[in-house]
Amino acid sequence: MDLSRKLVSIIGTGKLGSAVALQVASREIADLRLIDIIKGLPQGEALDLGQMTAEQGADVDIIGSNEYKDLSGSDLVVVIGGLGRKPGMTRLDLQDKNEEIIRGIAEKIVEYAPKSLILMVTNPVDVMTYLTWRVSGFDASRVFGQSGMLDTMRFKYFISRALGVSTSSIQAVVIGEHGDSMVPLPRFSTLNGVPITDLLSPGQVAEIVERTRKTAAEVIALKGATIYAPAHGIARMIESVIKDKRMALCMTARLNGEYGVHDVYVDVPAVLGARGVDRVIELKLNDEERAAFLKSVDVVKTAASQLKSVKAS
Ligand code: LAC
Repeated sequence: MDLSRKLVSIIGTGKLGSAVALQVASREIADLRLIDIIKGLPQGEALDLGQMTAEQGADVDIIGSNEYKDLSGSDLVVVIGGLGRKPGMTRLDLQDKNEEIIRGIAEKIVEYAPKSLILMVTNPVDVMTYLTWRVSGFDASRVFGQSGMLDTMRFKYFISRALGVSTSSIQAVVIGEHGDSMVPLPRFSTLNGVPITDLLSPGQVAEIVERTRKTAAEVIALKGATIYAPAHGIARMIESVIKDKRMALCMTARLNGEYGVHDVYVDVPAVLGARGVDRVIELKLNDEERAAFLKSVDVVKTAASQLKSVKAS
């Protein structure tokens, strides 16, 4: 039995990357390697976080480095590097600039952590996850992205405020692009099993759906970046992998026939464990839901077809 602690590397230790590291360290999920190109930043974050854990009794090793070679031995690599949105930008606006960065990072992961799983965060995350899968040559189950974990968190938050109930009593589902065409699914989002469509008016549901789509841009316009919500979603996905919890959650995974869709990475419900994506869960969508999902898939496929370094089918 392997008693050694698992190793998670985080590439990109700015505000979001360090917030993820804080959650992973505080919850003693795994040892951490913090990798960034900015001299001193990951080393400072590692020291600061390590000293915090001393009081918490969380016994994890945290090392900061500017060298990709320190990815070596990673069980899971979380990719947050690259450019983030500025107010008024869409996630797809980042594609050209982030393609070269992510391609380079993927090549380093193959070189130094060839047995790892890869959790992509950098936007546009569906396309960047597809790019990383193609460049790495890893099995599709080992390359996945954070998208719906975050979108469902937001959907859940707005549902709870509309119903005046605890978020712990709510299940929420969002599929499709992690972007403006995302498809929150009210019919599959429930309060203790009761669909919210039985509890809220169509107008209330429409308002929550639209707010869920736009709230990341809203936060960016107000404070410059989204930090705590994505950090929590990423930490929950890391936990599901490292502890093999096999959580069923919405995430960017490769479709190869599921939902009648092939060769695309997009947000769907899936089971996430120690070997990555165990399986995609197919919801029985009605005609309206399916049309919205396929439209969103087309947005992602069109964006992927514009990648310069790989030829998307
Ligand atoms: C967001 C970024 C992570 O939705 O895409 O906050």
